[in-house]
This record gives sequence, structure tokens and C-alpha cells, in this order.
Amino acid sequence: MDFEERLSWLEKEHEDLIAKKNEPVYVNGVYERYVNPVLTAAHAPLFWRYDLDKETNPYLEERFGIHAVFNSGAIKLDGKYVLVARVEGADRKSFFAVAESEDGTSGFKFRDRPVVMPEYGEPATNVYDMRLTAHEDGWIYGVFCVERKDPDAPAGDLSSAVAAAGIARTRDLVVWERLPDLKAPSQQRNVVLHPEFVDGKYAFYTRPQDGFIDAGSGGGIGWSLVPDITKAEVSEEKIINLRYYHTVKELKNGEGPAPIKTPQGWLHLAHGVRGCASGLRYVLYLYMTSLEDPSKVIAEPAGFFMAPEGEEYIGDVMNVLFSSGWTVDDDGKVFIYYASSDTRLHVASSTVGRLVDYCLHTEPDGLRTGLTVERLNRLIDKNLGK
Ligand code: M1P
Repeated sequence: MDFEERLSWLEKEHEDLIAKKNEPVYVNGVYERYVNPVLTAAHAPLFWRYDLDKETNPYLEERFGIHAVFNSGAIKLDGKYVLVARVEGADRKSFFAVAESEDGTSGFKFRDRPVVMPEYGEPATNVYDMRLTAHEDGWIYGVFCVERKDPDAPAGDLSSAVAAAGIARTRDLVVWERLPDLKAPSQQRNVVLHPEFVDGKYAFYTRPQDGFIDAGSGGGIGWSLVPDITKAEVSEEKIINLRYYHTVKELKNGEGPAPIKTPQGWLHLAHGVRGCASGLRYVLYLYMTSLEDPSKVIAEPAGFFMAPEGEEYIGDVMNVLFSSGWTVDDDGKVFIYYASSDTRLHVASSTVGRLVDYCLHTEPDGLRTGLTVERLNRLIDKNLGK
């Protein structure tokens, strides 16, 4: 193919990909998975990846490799479904880029330019996994992981890193005001801002961790109140969603997107991690907290809500589902944007009513097999009669 032929072929492939319609697959009554991923590396505009000038790129070679598009913040803005995706280059660096769709399940198109996130302090080596919160103070906040090389790593250790929560705010997802990173006594990842003031303070879901990877003694998803978001500091941190032995979140867990307010309580999506022979396994689970005290868990169904299936198992980091974004429509429709294996972004749909029903009417984990059998028998008794 000569330059022109190859360019038209690339353009047609890209247009067809964006124009592809998406269909739901009906599963278990709780949610529908959609057939096609909503964002992949191939969705990145051609003008991000190629020098389109025949003079300087006669072979029309890719000049900027995009490796993956995954863990994404989500928000409904001006009637559109808007994602702030984690885009990872072939050089392993992530950055944020905004993509928009009219219907929330197809046609996601990146804005022309990636987000230029102002730095705070020492420039980050990597940034990722932004959670968006439309806060009642009027700002849209993006809270994300900021990764830097561990300054205390021994010579020759080029892997040890330090994770902290970066905070930025915007009105339009174009211009971002960077605030100081969240000060905390431990490393932090999966930090999320609660949408409302609690006792007149900003409230953060945290995830204290012993090291860059190891959640260790952190205990689970934490909660911390902060009087001034422009000087955010974790002074008191209580663990509100604990980890337990032999559960889907035995090794680690982390808050997903900002919770959704429902008449029955705050609805939370989170990820849980366990270890197995093939490595770490990341699944999604739901829980609810009280409207009066958003730090008090009132329901948590046993086990996972969604786990990897089919091609979702395969990718850069295998056996991972991870979600950092969901949207709610006025009619209660929920789109859950979840990534598989740190490679691509999918959507599933449900409604607030169905998700709350799932949380309130699926029994919790009894933490031992005998109680699991009792739980199953209660359902069988109900269906078949005693
Ligand atoms: O690779 C799986 C996920 O690992 C991290 O999540 P956590 O801190 O809970 O282990 C994050 O790096 C996340 O981006 C990634 O998807």
C-alpha cells in the first residue's frame, strides 16, 4: 500500500470502530454487559499516533504508540456521557484524556488533546485512575494516583515507588486547577472524594497501604474528613469497609467511583483482590452505607458483583476488572464503566433500583462454608417449600 492508500485504510478502520453500535447482553437481572468495549487503544485519534505528513513519514509509520485505554472517571456533562480515561503509551506512562458519547454505550470519541494536568511538587512519573466527583461546592474534582520513584529505594532498585492522591478541580474538564496532594501518614491509592459535605467537611474514601503494592495492615477502605480541600490532610482515618480472610477482597480492596445517593443509602462500587496460583484476581463488588452516616455500612452482598469473563481475562495485567467511573441518568439508569485486564474499557448497564435491590436482598458473606450452604438452603426452601 502506498501512503495515500494506507492512510485511507487507517481512516476507514478508525471511523468504523467509532461508529460501531453496541448491544446489551442480558445476564443475571442485576446488570447487562455490552458486547463491544467502549474505548480501546485503537480509539485514539490517528493524529495522536501518526505523523501524517508524507514528507516526514513516507512509510506512514506509527510514531507514538498507545498501548491501552482503561480505568476511567465518568460524569454526565451537558447531556453527554463523558469519560476521563487512563491512556497508557507504549512507554508505560499514563495520562488522562477525555472522551464523549451521546448514548453512553457507543461512539466514544476522544477530544483532540489529552488533559494537561498541572504538576504539584516534584513532577509525577505517572498519573492514573481518576475518580470524578461533582461536589456540592460546585466544582468537579478529579482525584487520582500520583506515582513517583521511592527516594529511599536502595541503589539499583528501580521499581520501588511511592503512591499518593493527587487532587485537581475543574468546571469543564478542560482547564484544571491542581491542589496540593492529599497529605497522609501512609501511601495512598484509590482515594475518592464523597460528593457532599459531612459535618461541614470534605470526606475522602482512602486506601492506606504499607507499600506501593501491598495494602498490608491498611485494613480496607478508609474514611477521613478534611476541613479544607486546598490543604487536604488525613489526620484521622477509620476503616469503613474491611477485608476478611477467604473473601474476594482478602488481599486488597479499593473504592471505585464516587458513591451514588439513593433513597435507601449511598451505593458504592469497589474492587476486591485475592491471590491465586495465577497471580492477583481483581473483581468488582457493591456495598451500601447509611444516608445519616455515610461511613456506616448497611449492606454488602456476599462475593463479587462482576468478575472477568471471556476476553476480559486477557490483557496487560490478566484477570482484572477495575472500575473508577459510573453515571446515573434522571430516570435511574446507571452505566458502569469498567476496565478489563488493564487494557480496555467496557460498559455495563443497570438501574439504581436494581442495584439497590441487589444490595439489600442478597445476603452477606457468612465467612465460612457452613453458612454459605445455610444461605443457599434458605433460598431453596423459599422456592421449593420446606
Ligand atoms: O493492575 C490492577 C490494578 O492495580 C492497582 O490497583 P490496586 O491499587 O487496588 O492494587 C492500580 O494500579 C490499578 O490502576 C490497576 O488497574
